[in-house]
Amino acid sequence: MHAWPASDVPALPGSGRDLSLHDTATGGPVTLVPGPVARIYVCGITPYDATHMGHAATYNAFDLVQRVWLDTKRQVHYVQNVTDVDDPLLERAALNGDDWTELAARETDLFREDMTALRMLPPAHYIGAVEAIPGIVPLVERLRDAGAAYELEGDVYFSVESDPNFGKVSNLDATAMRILSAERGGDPDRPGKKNPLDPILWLAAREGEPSWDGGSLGPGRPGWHIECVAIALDHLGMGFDVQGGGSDLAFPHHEMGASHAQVLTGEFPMAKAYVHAGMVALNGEKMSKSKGNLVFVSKLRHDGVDPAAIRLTLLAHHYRDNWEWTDGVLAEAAERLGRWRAAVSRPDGPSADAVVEEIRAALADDLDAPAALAAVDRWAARQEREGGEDTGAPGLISRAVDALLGVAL
Ligand code: 5CA
Ligand code: ZN
Repeated sequence: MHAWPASDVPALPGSGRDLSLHDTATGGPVTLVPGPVARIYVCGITPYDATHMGHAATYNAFDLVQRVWLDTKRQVHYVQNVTDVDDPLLERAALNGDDWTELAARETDLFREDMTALRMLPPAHYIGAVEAIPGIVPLVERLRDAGAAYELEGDVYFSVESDPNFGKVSNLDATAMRILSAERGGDPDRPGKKNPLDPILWLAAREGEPSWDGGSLGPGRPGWHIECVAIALDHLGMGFDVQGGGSDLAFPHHEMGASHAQVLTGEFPMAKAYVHAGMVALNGEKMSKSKGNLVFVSKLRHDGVDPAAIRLTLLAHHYRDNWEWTDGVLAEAAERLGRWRAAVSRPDGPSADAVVEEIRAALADDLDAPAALAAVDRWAARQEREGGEDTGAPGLISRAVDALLGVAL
C-alpha cells in the first residue's frame, strides 16, 4: 500500500552521532553502527479506530530514530505494517455493521493524514497483512515441515519449544507470559495445545469471516506475529538494526516474531535492538482502543490545535516513560512553541552551533528528547533576555528543530 508524503529534512552542518538505544532483550544500551543503510521495522496500527496519542507517541520515538540516522548521512530503510485483518478489526466492523475492508481503509487513510500532519517520516515500504498473505503461507508451511508447527482442528500453531532462544526478547517468567498471552491476543486456555503459549500461525476459515487460499494449509487467514515476520524478512532480512513498537508488544508479539524468524532462518537475533516505547495513559489507564479512553490526533487537529504543539507534547516526554495525557501538557507545549517561534523570528540571535551539538548528543543518548528541548529552551531564553549578533542562528535553530525533532517553526 502507499504510505504518506515525506516532509523535507533540512541538512545540518557537520554530522550527527551514532545512536545508542535501550534494548529490551539485553536490558541495556546498544550502540548501533549500521552501514550506509540503516534498517528498521516498526509495528504499524490495527486500523479499527483513529490514531490516538499513544500511537502518536510510539511513532514519534521511531521517527526520531530515523532522523538521528539521517543526520549521520545514512539512508534509512524503514518498514511498517498495517494489520488490516485481525480479530479486533473484524469484531469492531461486525459491532457497527461496517464492512471490515472499508473500516480498515478509512482508518488507515486517517492515520496517513495524522502522520503527515505530525511530520512523521514515512516508511519506504508500508505493507498490509492482506497483501502479505502470499508470502506468509510458504513460511507457515516451512515451519510445519520443519516440525515447528502443528495442526489443531484445522488451525496451525507455532510450537514455542522449537526455539532454543524463546524468551530472550522479553525475559519474563512463565506466569507473566501466560497472563500476557491471554491479555494480548493469545489463547493459552485452548485445550489440545502443546504449550499454552503457542501462538496461532494460520487460522482456518470461519463461517462469516474473510479467508484466503492457504495452499496446503487450507483456506484461512494469518496469525498476527507471522505477519510482521514475513514482512520484515521480505523487506529487511535478518539482523536488521531495530525492531520497534510500544512496550505492550514486547510479549507476546516481538518474542513470538523473534522465535518464528529464528526457526525459519537458523539465525539469531532477528534485530540488533528491540526498542519499546512507554505507554501513554488517560485518566490513569493506558490509552487503548478496546477501553475507549482516547484522545485522537485528528480530533485535536479539527479543533484547531497546531500539530507542532501535539508533537512538542510527545517530545516533552522520554519515549521510554509511561506518562499521562492531560490538557496541561498540551498547553505547556503550545506555550513552548510560541516562545520558540518568537525566538527564531528575529533577524539575529545568540550563536546556535553548540545548541545543535547539544540536541545531537541528547538524541544519540537513547533519544533523550526532553534534554533536546531543554537545550532549545535555553537558547530561546537567551535570545529573549539578551539577543545576539549571529544572523545565521535563528535559521540554524529552525532547521535543527525541523531536521532532528520534526517540528516546523
Ligand atoms: N498492529 C499491531 C502491531 S503489528 C498493533 O499493536 N496495533 S495497534 O494499533 O494496537 O498499536 C499500534 C502501535 O501503537 C503499537 O506499537 C502499540 O504498541 C502502540 N500503542 C498502542 N497503545 C499505546 C499507548 N497507549 N501508548 C503508547 N503506545 C501505544
Ligand atoms: Zn507487529
